[in-house]
Amino acid sequence: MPRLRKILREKIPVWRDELRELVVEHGDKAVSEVKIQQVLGGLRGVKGLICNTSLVEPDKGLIVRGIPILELTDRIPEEIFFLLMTGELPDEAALAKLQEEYNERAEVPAYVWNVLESMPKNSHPMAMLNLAILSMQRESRFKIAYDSGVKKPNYWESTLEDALILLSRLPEIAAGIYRLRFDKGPRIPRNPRLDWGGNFAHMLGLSENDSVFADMMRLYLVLHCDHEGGNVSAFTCHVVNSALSDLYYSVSAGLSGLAGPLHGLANQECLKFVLWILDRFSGVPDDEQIREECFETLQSGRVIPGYGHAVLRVTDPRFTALCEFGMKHFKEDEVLQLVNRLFQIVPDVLKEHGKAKNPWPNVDAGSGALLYHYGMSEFEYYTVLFAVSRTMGMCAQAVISRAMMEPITRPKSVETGWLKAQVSDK
Ligand code: CMX
Repeated sequence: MPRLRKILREKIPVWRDELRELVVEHGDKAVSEVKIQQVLGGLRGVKGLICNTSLVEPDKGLIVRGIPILELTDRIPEEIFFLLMTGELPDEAALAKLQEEYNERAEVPAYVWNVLESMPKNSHPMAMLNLAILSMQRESRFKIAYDSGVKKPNYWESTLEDALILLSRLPEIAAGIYRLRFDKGPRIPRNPRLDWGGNFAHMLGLSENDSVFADMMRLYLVLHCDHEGGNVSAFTCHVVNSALSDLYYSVSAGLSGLAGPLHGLANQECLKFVLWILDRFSGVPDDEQIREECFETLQSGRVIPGYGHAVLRVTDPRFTALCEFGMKHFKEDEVLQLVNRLFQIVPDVLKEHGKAKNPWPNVDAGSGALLYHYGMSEFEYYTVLFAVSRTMGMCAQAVISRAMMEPITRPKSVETGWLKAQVSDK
């Protein structure tokens, strides 16, 4: 039996017991107080969800199964998926087995390409990705298992099978979308000898034979893998999957959330902002000019993309990792230089502006500069790269949720009148 399933079979009963014990012994204890400003403020800070794949500490950033993300930057995405799922990094044999499992499932059915090729030319690449994923729903192993009467304690097994199929096909689908949507020529076939991230880099057809580009892609895919359970994409996926809609429906729903400009789409907005400044000043402007541009953006009611975060209150370590990579390999790059200048200036501008609770850069402030350096100038595609990576987190969270036999998600909503009654003197 593959090590991934063996570990899960051993650990799932232990994790279940842990949760059962908590409910039985402490089920009626309060863990979070909810203020009216939170009810009206996107539930910010309300602790009402469980997610064990990763945690975002406001002062530390992403921690994957107890390991800070900056300690995982030399790992490859398959290792990260294994870690997200099990809480352990795979040894060499377990990694090889997972890669073999991916390879066995990686063939993209022809009908997916037919669907993509029939879409209007100006479709957003995220809409294309979602439609490709939804078109494969008919293959869901979970749905087949559910319809044949498989019991709740075993739902996770077919959900894991769906996750492996989806993840194994995703790089080829995403690379195919890039080549089709942006007229890059025929699709490049998958190379079964390459790893997941290396294959993705290869199939995109940019910087062929450039091992640094493949390393950048692996790093990108590792850094974006998961960001606990309450962000829009993870939470949406979680809610949809809790209705026992299979992973094709749930991941596609989550990715629709990722496609919003306040979430994953910010990476395309961010590079646009950087290039717009470069264009306006015919190069990197001086600090005072950058400050003025930033203030003008804020005064016109727009956000400075790539800055701020709902949870983080420090520079996102993922931004740090991407910038360090860029500085190591192409520090003379103009876009990267401006990204670094913005990092010196924007936080003070946002502090002075006084609205954003977190003036520091998030992951999106840096990622576009690296992609652009390698000739990927199609900003609209950037969120697809984010999506390929984040699917690991959404899949891992869903498998664990099904393994924990979590019920359908259904928080209580209230009317304004109820809120007013809570604060009235009578
Ligand atoms: N530029 C300008 N204003 C900003 C800002 C920024 N970068 N970040 C926050 N603010 C503003 C908010 O718009 C809000 O203003 P209003 O009160 O007028 O609505 C105010 O500051 C308070 O917001 P907050 O509590 O600090 O931030 P939120 O938790 O509400 O929102 C986020 C978080 C990321 C949506 C926000 O910081 C933002 O819009 N940033 C720019 C877009 C971006 O980079 N998104 C990517 C996030 C990473 C990801 O999830 O993918």
